[in-house]
Amino acid sequence: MADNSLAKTIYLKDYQPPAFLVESLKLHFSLDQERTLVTNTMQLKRAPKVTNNPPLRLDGRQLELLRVTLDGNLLDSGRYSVDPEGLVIENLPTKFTLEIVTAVNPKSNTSLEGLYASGSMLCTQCEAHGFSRITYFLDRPDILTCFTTTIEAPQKKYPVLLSNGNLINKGTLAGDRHFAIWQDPFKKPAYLFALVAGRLTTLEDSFITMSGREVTIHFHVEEQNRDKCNHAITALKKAMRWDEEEYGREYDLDLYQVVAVDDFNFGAMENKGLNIFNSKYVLAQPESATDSDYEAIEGVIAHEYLHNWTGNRITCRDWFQLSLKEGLTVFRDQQYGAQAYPGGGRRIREVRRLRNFQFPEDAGPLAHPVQPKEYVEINNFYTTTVYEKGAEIIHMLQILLGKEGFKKGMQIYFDRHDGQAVTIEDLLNAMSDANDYDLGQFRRWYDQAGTPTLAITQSWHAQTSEFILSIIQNCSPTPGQTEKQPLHLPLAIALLNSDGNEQAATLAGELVPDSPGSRVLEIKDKKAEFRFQGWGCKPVVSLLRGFSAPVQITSNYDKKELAFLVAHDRDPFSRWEAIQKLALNKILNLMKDPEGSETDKLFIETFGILVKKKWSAAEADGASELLILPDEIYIGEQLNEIDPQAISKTRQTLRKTLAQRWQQELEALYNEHQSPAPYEPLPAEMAQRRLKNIALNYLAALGLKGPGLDLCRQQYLKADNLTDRLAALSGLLEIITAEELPELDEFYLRGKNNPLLKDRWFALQAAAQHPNTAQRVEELTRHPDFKRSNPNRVRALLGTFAAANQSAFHQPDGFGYQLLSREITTLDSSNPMVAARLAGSLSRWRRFSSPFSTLMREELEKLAALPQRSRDLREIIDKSLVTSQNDKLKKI
Ligand code: 0A1
Ligand code: ZN
Repeated sequence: MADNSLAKTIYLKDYQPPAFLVESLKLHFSLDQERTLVTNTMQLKRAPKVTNNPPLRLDGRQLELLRVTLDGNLLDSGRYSVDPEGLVIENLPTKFTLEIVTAVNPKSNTSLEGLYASGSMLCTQCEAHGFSRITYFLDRPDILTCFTTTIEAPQKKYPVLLSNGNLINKGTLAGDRHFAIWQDPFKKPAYLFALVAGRLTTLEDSFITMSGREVTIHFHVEEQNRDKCNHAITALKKAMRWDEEEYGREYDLDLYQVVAVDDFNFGAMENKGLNIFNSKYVLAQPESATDSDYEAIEGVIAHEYLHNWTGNRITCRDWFQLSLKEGLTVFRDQQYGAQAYPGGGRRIREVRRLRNFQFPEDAGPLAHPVQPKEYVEINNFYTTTVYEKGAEIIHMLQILLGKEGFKKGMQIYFDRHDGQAVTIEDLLNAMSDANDYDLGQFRRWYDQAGTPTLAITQSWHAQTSEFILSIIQNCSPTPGQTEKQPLHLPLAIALLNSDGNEQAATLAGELVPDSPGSRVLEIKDKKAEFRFQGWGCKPVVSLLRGFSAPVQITSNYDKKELAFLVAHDRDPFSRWEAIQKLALNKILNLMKDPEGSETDKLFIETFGILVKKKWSAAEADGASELLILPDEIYIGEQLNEIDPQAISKTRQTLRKTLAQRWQQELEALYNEHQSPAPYEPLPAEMAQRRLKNIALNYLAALGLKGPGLDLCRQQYLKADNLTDRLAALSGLLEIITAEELPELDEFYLRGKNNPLLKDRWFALQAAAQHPNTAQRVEELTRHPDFKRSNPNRVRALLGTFAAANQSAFHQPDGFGYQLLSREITTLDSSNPMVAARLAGSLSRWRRFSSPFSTLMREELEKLAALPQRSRDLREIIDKSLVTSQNDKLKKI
């Protein structure tokens, strides 16, 4: 059932500290698929600063209330009031014990929040407000308490009973039942509570911490997945060591548990000592996980582990502080990833993700500051802005303060706030105090939405041997924010001389020349000018090295300078950016001139040099990114009006042109980087596979007449891993229709007993660059394996279709939009979080050309008119349709 409660807006400015504190909490669960009884015994007290006698309001939703006892006395129903959002009791003493008994039905809970069933298991998801679907409680992150949890259940059905902390007792009970008692010695907010029960097999390992303590590691998975956990376990131990070495952070409990579940709304959850993972981010075998999956598993395992200090030991005061734990933890997992996967491609892929998802979000109707100031449904704010832009803000802090200064700040943050629920302000204060550095202006990054643009004008003055960079920063209006203040940001640059070497970038008036290599220019004002002296001829500037700030850059480069940077820039990001700019320029010119008089060969020739180059294994990762044309979404962002069909067609045409022009060289590249068998997911081998498969992808663009068909067929046959098999299949799908492809049926059979592989079968077809993909997706929504109750399956088919296949989704007759909106309508009544997320794909209708924009809006209007809508969906749809002041302003 959709949660249809009133959509009221919650504001940061209304934050009030809690009037009651919870001194301890005992939970008792009597588990049953359809009727679980929860007894919650809380010791409460009035907060010390509260002088009046306020009512106690406990949060609770969709609960069947059975009994309330105050200090041992049963309360009759006149002593309290219940509404759809909670329970209120007045006239309470300063200190008291409440016992509340409720019942819930996990099996009918399709929202996957609170206590729910996944297959034969029972499990929980409490962030952000799932706990209030389990029992009445002060469900807010600034209420921290010690949890003791007793779980009682039928032994056969639920042999494994888990919760947070340490197992302090277990035993059998009458009637084939058993129990386990878990105690978490650390105070925690309710959103970090977890419970799991089921028939699970346990893999055990251990880790010796830096102080010599032994931590037991348990991975609990279904029996058939026993052999798929090695990679994740190894990754966990690496992350544990890394946090000790990098930040001096040691794990605190004696047990670290991970459970894999098939039905999960997000990637994973950092519950204290008992992480619950979407199985996609734990289970890996060469036959069922791609190289990217291996990398993602390592990333998510690290992310959840690193939360133990940034999120759990130090948590958020309220949900407006979400980026305090998420931005910081994404930054930390990226830092971890940078050393685990040192090829230059990783940072580029982070930037690509940011540009393809976060930049559009920041330029659309759902744009919000990294610290939102208001929300209707907090689940709608687990966004790429809060996570990834939040991580970029921390990255900028590290650049501005220097690595050591940043570490000092983190140390102060850990020392000051361990055990507390704090704010973004507290983190910035720790950084500022540690370095005696004013972050007043920098804080605007958390308050202002929108991606700033730096317009950089380069000028060369031969008479004075000066090279000048004049910079103007700007940020377009976003909903509710028409005026933007200038931001404080680090712009990392280098100046290259005509040999391609970096030379000291000495600023006018500087006595000691800056050492050669990158230097950071601090930008604070709307306008800035930097004058570099002592140059015999005009240098070539390498801008925004390492993507030092989440901004867009425009600059007056000569195309030859960009080609020069592609050849010489040592910084992997700037070099990639240079070829992206050349490619983008070529694509935009082709779009303006579809008849084909655009003959500029510079990009085509530069691409050829890269294809012909002998790349070492160490260079292969960065090289593969250099060969990928700008993503369609990013191309769209550069245009006043997005015509998704024209973009897709032009990009495809250029891909084909490149493949024709460099066919032999691409074949040579393909052959040169064949991966050794047997498969191993090692970074250097992954990079070579990526490079080889990019070559294959170009060759597939040549269609039936090119070598792609044979190469893909051969590769499919001999592949000993999913990466190669999928690359071959997607090439085949571009050349031949799905119906005529025996390989696709063979692949389906491989996934018969593996839901993650079956997801791939759906996703592959939804991603196909083929004219009838939209029809195919529609047919697949009627496939018996298309289970709407499983978010991974929904994301595989509909998420891929709507968010990752522009040409298929944006049909000129609106077929794709209608299909999506029908599915959203159905899903909203079972899983509002998943429905609301899919609806995001329609939100940016204003940016599209006709007829796309009108057709998208029509579907949004249909969704707006639904009689029953979840709070989640309502917020997304209403914001997408609202006529804001911004509409009158020029489209960005
Ligand atoms: N905190 C988790 C992400 C997460 C958020 C919400 C969820 O359910 C509503 C589940 C997971 C993380 O950052 O990994
Ligand atoms: Zn997180």
